[in-house]
Amino acid sequence: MGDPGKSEPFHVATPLLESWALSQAAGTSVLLKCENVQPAGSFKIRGIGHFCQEVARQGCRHLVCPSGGNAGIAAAYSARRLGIPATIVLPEGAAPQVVRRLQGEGAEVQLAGKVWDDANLRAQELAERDGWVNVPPFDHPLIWEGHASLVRELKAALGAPPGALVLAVGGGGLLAGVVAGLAEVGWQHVPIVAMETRGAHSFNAAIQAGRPVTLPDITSVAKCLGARTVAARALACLQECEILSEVVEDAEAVSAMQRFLDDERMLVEPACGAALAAIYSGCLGRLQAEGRLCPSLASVVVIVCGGNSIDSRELQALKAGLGLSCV
Ligand code: PLV
Repeated sequence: MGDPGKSEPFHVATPLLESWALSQAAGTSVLLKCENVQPAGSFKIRGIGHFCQEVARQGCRHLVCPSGGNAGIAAAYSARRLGIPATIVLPEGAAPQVVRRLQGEGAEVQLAGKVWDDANLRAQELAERDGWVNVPPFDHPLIWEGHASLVRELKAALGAPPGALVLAVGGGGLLAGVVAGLAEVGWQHVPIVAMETRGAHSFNAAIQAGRPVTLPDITSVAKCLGARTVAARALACLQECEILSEVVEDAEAVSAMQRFLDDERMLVEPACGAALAAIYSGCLGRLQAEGRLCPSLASVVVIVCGGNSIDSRELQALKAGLGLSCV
C-alpha cells in the first residue's frame, strides 16, 4: 500500500461460469465472465488500475477522473491503494450510493453538467489548471492494455476459442481492450457482438454513418454507456476483428437485468443489461438465423461488466419508469 513501485495488479482474475439459464435461452453453452465481482464492482479496474499504477510510477501527485460512476470508483480505489488523492467528476444526477462509495474511498466528488461529456470537459480543465493527471475512462492505450488481461484469462480457462464474445460498448474502451487481447492470444477470428442501448448508441450510429458521430444527448437509462462520441480506436477495431453492432431498447436491457437477477442472483447495471439482452432478447439467435453468426456456436462468452449504480430500489424505479413493473 502506498508504494507506487509495487506492481501487483489491482484487479482479480474473475470466474468464468457456465449459466444453465442463459444457455437454455441461447440454445448454446453460455459462459459468464463475472467482472461484477471485481474489487471496484466492474471490469473498469483492469484498465484504470493499470493506468493509475503507471502514472504513479511516473510521480503523479493527484488523479482526476470524469466518470459515469464505475470508472470513478475504479480510479478512487486505485488512488487509495497508491496513496494518491483523487477527484472524481460525475454528471449531476449521479446515484447517491455511487457518491457515498467514492467518498468512502476517500475521493473528492464534484458534479458537473448533464452527461459524461460535460464531466469530461470539467476534468480536463482541472487537470490543466492544477497539473493533475486525468484518468480517461475508455480512451487511452494503457486502459486497453489493462482490459486485455480479461482475454488472457479466457484463454487460460478455455484453451480453445469461444464461438462468439458478447460485450457492452460505451466509449469503446472494453471493446478496444478485448480486441487487443484477442490479437495477443491469436483469437482475432472470434466474432464480437457489441451491444448498446438506443439513446446511448454512439458506436452503432458511427457505423451507420461511416464516420464518428456525436449523439445530441444521452436519452437511455444506461448512463454508463453514455459517451456521446465513441473513441476513434473503437471504430478502428472494425478493421481488425469481426464486430457485430446491435442496439436494444432500454426496456430490453432492464428486463434482462431482472431476468439475470432471478436466474443467477446477481444484480447489474443497465449497461450490463444491454450485453445480457443479446441472449434474453434473442439478438444472438437472430444473428445466427441471418447467417451473420455461425448457426452452431460451440459456446458464447458474455462479459458481465457489472456496475455499481444499481440496487433493488433503483431496479424497481427503472422498471416502473419503463412500464415493466410486472416483469
Ligand atoms: N462506464 C464509464 C463511462 O460512463 C464510467 O465512467 O464508468 N459497462 C459498465 C458497467 C460501465 O461502467 C461502462 C463504462 C461500460 C460498460 C462501457 O465501457 P466502455 O466505455 O469502455 O465502452 C459514461
